[in-house]
This record gives sequence, C-alpha cells and structure tokens, in this order.
Amino acid sequence: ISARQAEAGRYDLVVLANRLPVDRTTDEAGRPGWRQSPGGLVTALHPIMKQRAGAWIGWHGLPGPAPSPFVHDDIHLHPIALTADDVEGYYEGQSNATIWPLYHDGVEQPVFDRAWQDRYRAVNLRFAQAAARVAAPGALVWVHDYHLQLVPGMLRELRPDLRIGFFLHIPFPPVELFCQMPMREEIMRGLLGADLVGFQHAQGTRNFRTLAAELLGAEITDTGIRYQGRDVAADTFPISIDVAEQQRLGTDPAVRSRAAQIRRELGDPRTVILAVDRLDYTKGIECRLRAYEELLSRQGLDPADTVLVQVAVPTRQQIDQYQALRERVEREVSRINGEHAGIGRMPVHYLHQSFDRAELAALYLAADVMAVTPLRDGMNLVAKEYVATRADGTGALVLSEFAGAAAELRQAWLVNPHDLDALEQALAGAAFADADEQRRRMAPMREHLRRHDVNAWAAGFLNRLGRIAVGSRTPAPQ
Ligand code: ADQ
Repeated sequence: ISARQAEAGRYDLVVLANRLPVDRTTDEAGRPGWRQSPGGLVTALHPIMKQRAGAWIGWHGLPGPAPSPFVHDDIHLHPIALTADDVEGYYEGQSNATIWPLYHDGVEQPVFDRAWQDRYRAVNLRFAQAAARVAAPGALVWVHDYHLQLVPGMLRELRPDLRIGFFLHIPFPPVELFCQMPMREEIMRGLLGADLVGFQHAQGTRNFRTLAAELLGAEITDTGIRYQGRDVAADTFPISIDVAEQQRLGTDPAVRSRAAQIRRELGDPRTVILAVDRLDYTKGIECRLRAYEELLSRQGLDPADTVLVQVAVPTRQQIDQYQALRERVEREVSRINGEHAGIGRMPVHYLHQSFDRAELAALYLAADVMAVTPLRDGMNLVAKEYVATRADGTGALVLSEFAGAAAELRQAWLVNPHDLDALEQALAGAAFADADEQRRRMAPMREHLRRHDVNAWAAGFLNRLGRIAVGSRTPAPQ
C-alpha cells in the first residue's frame, strides 16, 4: 500500500490487536514472507474485512522498526513498531506479568512496576494515533484485549466521530481484585472511552458495571453505563470457533486415519485422556496431573491401560513465572512416569510443541476424554474445538466451572479444579461413560455450537456497535 493511501483516513472498519494476524516466515531460498497465523479471530473477521476493505493495526512480532503497511490475503495490515524496551515493559511486563495474573483471580502474584506502566501508556497511545490516522470519518473501530485497554479513551479524544468497540478476551475481575491495580481509574476511563464494551461471560459484564459505579461514580442504566454525558453499552459476547472447519477436519479421512495411528502408537490403551493448553499457570496443569496420579495410585484408573497426553504449547518463555511453571510441570511428569511406567508404556506423554490444525484435530479424535480444567479462563476454545471435531457424537469433556465455556457447554462433566476429589470423580466418570451417555451429553453441546460459531460472534458484536447512533451515542433499540 502506498504511504499516501495508508495515511488517507479511508478505512470504514479498523481492527486493533496486540498482534497482526500474520507471522514472519522465510522460504527455502531465505526470502522473508508472511503467513496467516492460525486463529479464530482472523478467520471470523476475514470476510467482513475484505468486504469493507478494513485495516488491521498490530505488532508484527519482532522488536525494532515496523515494516511499511502491506496487504496480505486481502487484509490491509498496518504494523506498529515496538522497541526491545516496549516489548519488555508493555508486553512482557504490564500486559503479561501485571494484568494477566490479576485478571485471572491472582493465581500468580501480579507484579506492579511503574516503568512498565509508562511503556503501556506509550504503546497504547501509539496504537490510538495509528487508528486515528487511518480511520475514515464515522468508521467502526474494534479494539481487542487486555494489552490495549487505554486505547478507546485515547482514541475518543483524538477522534470523537468514531464508533469504538472494545472486546476483552480474558476474564474481567471482581472489584476487590481489580482495585489492587495502581492504574485502576485510568484503565476504567480508557475502557469507558468505547461505545460498546464486550466480555466473554456475564460475570465480567457485571464486574465492569459495578466498578464503573464504585470507582468512577458512573450511573448504571438499563442499557449500560452513563459516564461524563455519554452512554456506554456493556454486554456479554461469548467468543466461538470456526465450527464448520472443525467439523470438516473431524470427518476428513486423513485426519481419521492419523487418529487411529496415534492410538496405536500410544499402545492401544483402554482410555486416552487428552489435555491441550498453552503452558500457562492459569490452565490448571498441576492440579490435573495431581488428580491423574491419585487415580492411578488408588486404582481408579489402571496405569497399564490409561494414557494422559498433555500437549503444552510453548508460550511467554521470557517471563520468570512461566519458566518456573515449566520446571515444576516437567519435574512432576517425570516423577509420575518414574513411579507408574512399565517397559514400553508411559502413563503421561508430555509434548511441549506446537501442532498444525490437522494434527490437533487427530488428537481430539484419538481422545476418549478431553480434560479442560483451567483455574480461570476467559472462554477456552480447546473445549469447543473438541466438541465440534467429534462428528460422530462420542467423546467426553471434563470442563472447569471457571472457564467461560462452562456457561454454554452445560452437559460436560463440570468440575471445580481446586477440589481434588471432585476432579478425580469427574475424570473417572468421563473415562467410564458408555457411548450412550457420551452421545446424550455431546448432542446438545454440538447443537449449541452449530448455532453459535465465530462468525455469529463477530457479526453480533459489529452489528450491535453499528446500531449505536453517532452523536447521541445512545444504543438504538434492538
Ligand atoms: P488462550 O489462553 O490462548 O486464549 P484458548 O482459548 O484455549 O486459550 O485458545 C488456544 C488456541 O490455540 C486454540 O485454538 C487451540 O487449538 C490452539 N492450540 C492449542 N494447542 C496448540 C498446539 N500445540 N499447536 C497449535 N495450536 C494450538 C485466550 C483466552 C481464552 C479465550 C481466547 C479467545 O485466554 O480464554 O478463549 O483467548 O478469546
């Protein structure tokens, strides 16, 4: 895209997220290029971005100068430059060592650091300025996630004509936790700069409304929040997955035969339990390993006939808390295998690797039980992917009550992951369920997902934002 075009303020739809939806690649000749990153958000937004010639503003993933704006697969990409100090302060620090743990119930101690807060402000302003430059008059701007919570307020100052939406992908915490945050009023004012603020779960929406009233004295109305003479709508928009694509993978003969091969390679055990998480302390990996080991020790499950496959995707490896977690998990896996393995069989298969969508789908098909037991999770797409992939309606999902997905996938074996006995009972119950019970539970969940896929989620949010009248900024009646 030419510089003039990019600067011209011509985009009717602008998306902002920490990351651009592409990753850097190099081909065999060493030439650099871009590849669309896997992920539901870009899939969901692709058709509408294309139709409305939208722009996506985000970081390209490497510290240093930003590449010029470019087009990839019909999406106009506007890279934001982050220096090494920005990456450390805004991304690893304030976003992932302060906000991330605080918003996930403080399961790890959040770290508060003034230099990180300054970087966070500076980078948020850079995003807001980029959006202010490229957005057409009256454009829709959709800001994503906890990295960019100051952007709506900053952007409203720069461009009061825009309709600004914000969606938080992670939980929004209760008042008493949020109030630990040194930037608490600033963040609330930032979010209230939006016309529409969306959350994964009704609890987050409630927490936000309570905080607006208690912290900033905003007035709570039927449709949302009245703050400084403007109406801000706040509502729940549970994100979903590309259900049709997941279903296609689940019926693909190559994927099905790979699933059968995985079971053979695992030694054809009676029960395969699968867990797939980023290696993050919110995902409850340690509680799950403890419950699994107790089940093996107490003969709730036969160690000779059961396998747990734990896929742990590498993530945020520069951050201390993540390095410490990795050491603890790997020590625990070795200990369990040391005590319960036999020659040629291992009760835990631990894979610290990334997989492509087809291999992941084959793992979902190979698993009798899917264990999704985070201590706190905004939604958890893995739970939805498992249900959607199992096209024959079999399979058993054990799901934490503290994942956003539990509000929708009510027929799963729902469990409090802190309660070791309950976790063991849920895992054993799922492992011994017959095909009738599996189908009875899976059918309504599969039906729910068919009606609530990621396209419905994106359209729901954008239609609601589009209905908000500019000027009065009062949401129009439904
Ligand atoms: P995450 O915390 O990353 O997302 P999740 O919702 O489970 O968690 O999404 C992970 C995605 O990565 C899934 O689509 C999954 O298929 C993929 N993935 C997992 N293991 C992989 C592997 N080994 N290789 C390749 N891909 C793998 C955050 C919030 C969630 C919220 C989402 C979306 O923490 O609560 O659901 O955003 O809003």
